[in-house]
Amino acid sequence: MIYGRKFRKVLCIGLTLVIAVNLLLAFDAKGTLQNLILGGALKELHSPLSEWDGAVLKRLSRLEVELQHLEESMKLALKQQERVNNTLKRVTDIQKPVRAKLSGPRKRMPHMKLFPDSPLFKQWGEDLSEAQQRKAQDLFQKFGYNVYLSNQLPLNRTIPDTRDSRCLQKTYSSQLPSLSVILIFMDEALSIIQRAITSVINRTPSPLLKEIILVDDFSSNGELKVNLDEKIKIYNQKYPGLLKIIRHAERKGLAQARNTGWKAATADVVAILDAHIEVNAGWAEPILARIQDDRTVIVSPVFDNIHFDTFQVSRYELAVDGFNWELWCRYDPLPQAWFDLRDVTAPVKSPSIMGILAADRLFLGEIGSLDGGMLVYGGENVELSLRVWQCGGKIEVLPCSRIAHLERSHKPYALDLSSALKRNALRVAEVWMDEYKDMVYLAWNVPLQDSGIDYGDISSRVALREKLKCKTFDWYLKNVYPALRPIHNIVGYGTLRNALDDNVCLDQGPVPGNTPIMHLCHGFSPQHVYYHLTGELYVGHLVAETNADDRCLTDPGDGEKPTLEPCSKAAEKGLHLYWDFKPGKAVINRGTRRCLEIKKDPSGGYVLVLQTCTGQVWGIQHTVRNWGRNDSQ
Ligand SMILES: *[C@@H]1O[C@H](CO)[C@@H](O)[C@H](O)[C@H]1NC(C)=O
Ligand SMILES: [Mn+2]
Repeated sequence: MIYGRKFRKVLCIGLTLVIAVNLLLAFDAKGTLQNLILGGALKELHSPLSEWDGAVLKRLSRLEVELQHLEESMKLALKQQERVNNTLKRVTDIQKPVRAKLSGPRKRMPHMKLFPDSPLFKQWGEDLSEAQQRKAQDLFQKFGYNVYLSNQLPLNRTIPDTRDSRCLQKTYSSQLPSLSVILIFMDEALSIIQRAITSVINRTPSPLLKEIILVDDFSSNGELKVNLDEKIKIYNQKYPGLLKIIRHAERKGLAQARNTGWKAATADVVAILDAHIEVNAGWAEPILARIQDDRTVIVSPVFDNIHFDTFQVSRYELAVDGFNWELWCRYDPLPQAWFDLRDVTAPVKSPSIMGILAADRLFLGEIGSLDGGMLVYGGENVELSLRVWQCGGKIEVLPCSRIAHLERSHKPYALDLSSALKRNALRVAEVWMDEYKDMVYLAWNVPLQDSGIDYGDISSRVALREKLKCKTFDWYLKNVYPALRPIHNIVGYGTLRNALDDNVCLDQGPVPGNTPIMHLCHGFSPQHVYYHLTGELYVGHLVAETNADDRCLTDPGDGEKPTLEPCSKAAEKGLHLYWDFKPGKAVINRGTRRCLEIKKDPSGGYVLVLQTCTGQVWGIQHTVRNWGRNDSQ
């Protein structure tokens, strides 16, 4: 499968942007790239019927999630590419060794490649014996990164200093606040955690580093028990009292693990990090200085990428942290106001944080630390971000503070992350998003009433919001994140099925491409439609943003086939994008009066056509506020 091999799911941690930028470099034509990735993935979505079974469905759910990420990063990458042309050269330089190896003449393999399809051996491991390959592959399967290599690399290895040279000229007060570093982990390799600890000790000024707190969210691998305790003892012999470890007696999830670390911390400032990181030179001073300056700022360092196979570090471009209406985290372009400052070291105002953050310890407590009701993984960063902004704080990315972060090739534990995120997203929506919460339900294609999804007890979080006298989500949208554009007149959404056969659904069709089709129903976002009271019919994943377009079903006026057009362009050009529709009725174009209908094709499937109405009717999965229900027409 082209997908799983090439791309990794990144939730709020890790950066697809530069992966995409690097790919742009590798295949210079943008079109080729999109074809390769999106086209390839979508071809899978439209695989022949015979393949249609449980396994395919399962893969689809993963594919869908990853696709959306990819789409987002692609958009961002293309946008950012114009802005970063000058800095791209540097990325290329860092990448050179890898790319040279790829294109250069291949060495004769001394050993047979036992796992030619494993991502681990794409760029690494040519000289390994068969026994070594087996060992490395086993560890890779278990952890999702190259533990075999990690175990050989020095714990105190040097990594490239990825800061802009202007960061090196900054000076900081000699009276900075003290720092507690909290490292959260669950089933991490021991050498990875040790390297994180070593980097923190070596690259944080020792008078400022008060403690390192490890939080183990109930790991299952044995080496993290006695062996880790041994290592901690050795560190503490050299640096008395520096390391502490707290172990959960059951799995509590990311948000509660962070809270555990925060509660145990005693320094002025807490930095809450993953344990699969290496902090870079000078990472702490900008954080401490900024928080000393303003205790209500929650700061995010900039991530670089530690490759999961080679452990090489490549530099990621600066971006701000955002999210879409499903509350998936993603990277957004830098704001114009920051460019106007003409200072590459200046903090960047950010709508959200990603997986790592630093904050004034007491301030983080005053605003409610993390929501312990967030389960497993996902959503907790957006929750904290809305709370920080709405309740009187701010979020900034600090360009001079950089942390190299290991992006796994796969998650070692079999979790359906999207169902956890969906549940957590509804929780965020219910507590923080007021009348805009519907957008989250729409984006996830969940019914507004009786969703059947248990987002837990929110009463204490609602009480916190009242106690802190927090601002509305409307304020947040207008003042912090205007890129999100709520829509108020969607009255029907979900899958759209013709009464002739409800096994097939309207589907956006292959991408790239703009021809919708009928396809067996799977209910993932390529089959989501959003019908507006004003007549637009969006097809595909809900975007609803100012700088990106949803796609509208359009009657081109001639021929049989409807098309999908970017809605704002279609409206500008006066295309026929408005439809009359009610549940259980025909879908009729307001301009051409042609009907959206289906026709059996010779192979036994259905094709979607525009034709003189023959009386075919359609049903839509969900309706808003009983739209169309009691309509006798
Ligand atoms: C790492 O530690 C070893 C052994 O203590 C030492 O010899 C080496 O110089 C260190 N390397 C770096 C980059 O600090
Ligand atoms: Mn991580």
